[in-house]
Amino acid sequence: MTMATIRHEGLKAWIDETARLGQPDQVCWVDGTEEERSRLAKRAIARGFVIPLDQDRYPGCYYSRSNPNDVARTEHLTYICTRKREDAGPTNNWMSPEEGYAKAKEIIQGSMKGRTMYVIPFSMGPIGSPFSKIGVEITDSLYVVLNMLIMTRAGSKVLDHLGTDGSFTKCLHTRADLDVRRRLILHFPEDNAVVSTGSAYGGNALLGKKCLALRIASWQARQENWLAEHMLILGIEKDGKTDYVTAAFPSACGKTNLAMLIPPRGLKAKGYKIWTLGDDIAWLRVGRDGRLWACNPEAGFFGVAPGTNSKTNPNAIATIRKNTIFTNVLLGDDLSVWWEDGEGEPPASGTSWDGKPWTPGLRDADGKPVPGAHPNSRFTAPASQCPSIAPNWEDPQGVPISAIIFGGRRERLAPLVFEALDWAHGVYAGATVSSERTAAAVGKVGEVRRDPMAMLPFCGYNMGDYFGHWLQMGGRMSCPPKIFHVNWFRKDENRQFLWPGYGENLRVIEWILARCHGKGKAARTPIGFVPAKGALDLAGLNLPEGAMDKLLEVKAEDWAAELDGVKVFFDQFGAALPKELWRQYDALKDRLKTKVPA
Ligand code: OXD
Ligand code: MN
Repeated sequence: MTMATIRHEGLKAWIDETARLGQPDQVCWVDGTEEERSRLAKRAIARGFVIPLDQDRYPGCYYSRSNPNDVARTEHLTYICTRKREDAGPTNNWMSPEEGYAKAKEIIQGSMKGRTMYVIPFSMGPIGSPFSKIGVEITDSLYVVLNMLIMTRAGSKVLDHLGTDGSFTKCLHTRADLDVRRRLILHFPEDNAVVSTGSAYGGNALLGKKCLALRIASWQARQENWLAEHMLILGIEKDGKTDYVTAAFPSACGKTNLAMLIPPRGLKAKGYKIWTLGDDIAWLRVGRDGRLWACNPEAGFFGVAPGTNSKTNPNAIATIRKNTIFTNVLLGDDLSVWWEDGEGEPPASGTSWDGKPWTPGLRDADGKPVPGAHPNSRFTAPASQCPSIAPNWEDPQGVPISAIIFGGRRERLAPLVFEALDWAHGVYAGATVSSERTAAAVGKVGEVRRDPMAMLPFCGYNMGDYFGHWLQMGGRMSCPPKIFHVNWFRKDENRQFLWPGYGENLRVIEWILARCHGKGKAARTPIGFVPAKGALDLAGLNLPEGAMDKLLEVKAEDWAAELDGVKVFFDQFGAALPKELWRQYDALKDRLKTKVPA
């Protein structure tokens, strides 16, 4: 592919303009062929951007180490650039488009000198599906190109689909000098454009993912009456019938593990088969049948490595055996990779994520263990390699959703599961999700923050309007999914996890689906329905005496105290917060005052 063969004038003009600004040595169009992929990988090795792993053990796999100051999303440097500040809302950083473009221009000017500028046409969603959107990423990072080739459907076939005047998201990325002072992740939803500078970290630099598929797409979804959400998609097959659910959890709270769940031994006899459709993002549209249909816009997994092993997620371990890029894990001297709570023994010696010599058991001057892998180290792997990938994961029509599950990471308060009373109450439950912070974004790990629908860092417009959009979407469906809230992370008084999690979570999903089918016994509490005694199948689990009661406990006084935090959170939206959410708030407050019969 060359510039001369490009028939889209708007695209051509943007490429020309960017090349004049960045001043790369050359422009290279990415055509998406296998031949090209291996040529680019060789180039990346030659330039030291990636290191090939032992190709017998890890065929087609590469290692990459990032700048140590560039290992997670930088929310404080991420902006929504709309003409009106209130359109970005109080939970987003805002900059005017003029200022955004001016700042970006200053950083990009000449930043590609001595480099190649790659142009990657890509489709989020199967090419040509009614769900899908096209983007074109310009980048001067080969690492980004290799990752985009896994995470999206990229190359000439996308350009063919774009035609001479199709619309696309302009995604401009330059790593510049990777200096945090020149790091900015700017979104221009009114122009369908993203500009990202100074970072090569996935969430900041693979612009199809968080920038297009969540921030820009959420803006478009509001205008076009659909939803772009931070959700996994999972299929649960039993007796020849498959139900689909989506689940939204904050970053690094186990979406990938849940999406690839293996049924627990205790439920084996029931013959469940679990299908993976997506682990991070779902685009949802109302079907002609009045149900909600979901499609995963991505083509790969950008998963958190630490904690992934053949007990917690055997499907992920099988997925990443080949054609995978490992970033910021431990690199063994034998060209292996390893991470904390990973698979097998660590190598005898290696280099840690930040480029230092590392041996097992290494401790720092204070005697603290020195991790080999960064807690947010990642693998990038093709979804098609996952043993549990659903046969219909690329169905252009998507799959019909029976239940939407929200969740956070809370030591206390939230029970293992509850069902919302109806759609509006479910939106309230989603809007008030709070979670302890993880390593996926820069900030204090463990701090509790509100993360509505797990979208706090990803909603491309005013979240008050976003809640309003969710509420009105309910009215568009004659058969909306039921909404649930889960918390796999509740702890006892000794701060030990009460629930084993991982594959055992199917027991909770089983109850959720039973509820969707009008079965499954439940007890009503002020916050919603929880499983009635004995309604969860706990066969073979051997939970300690009383654990289930603690897991399902709803303490009215704790929930009442939580309302103060909800009020502070809601207040910041002023008039943008839908009145319905205040009605839900008042109704919950009243229910918490009413004694519920045991
Ligand atoms: C991710 C994230 O990388 O949510 O998926 O940060
Ligand atoms: Mn995510």
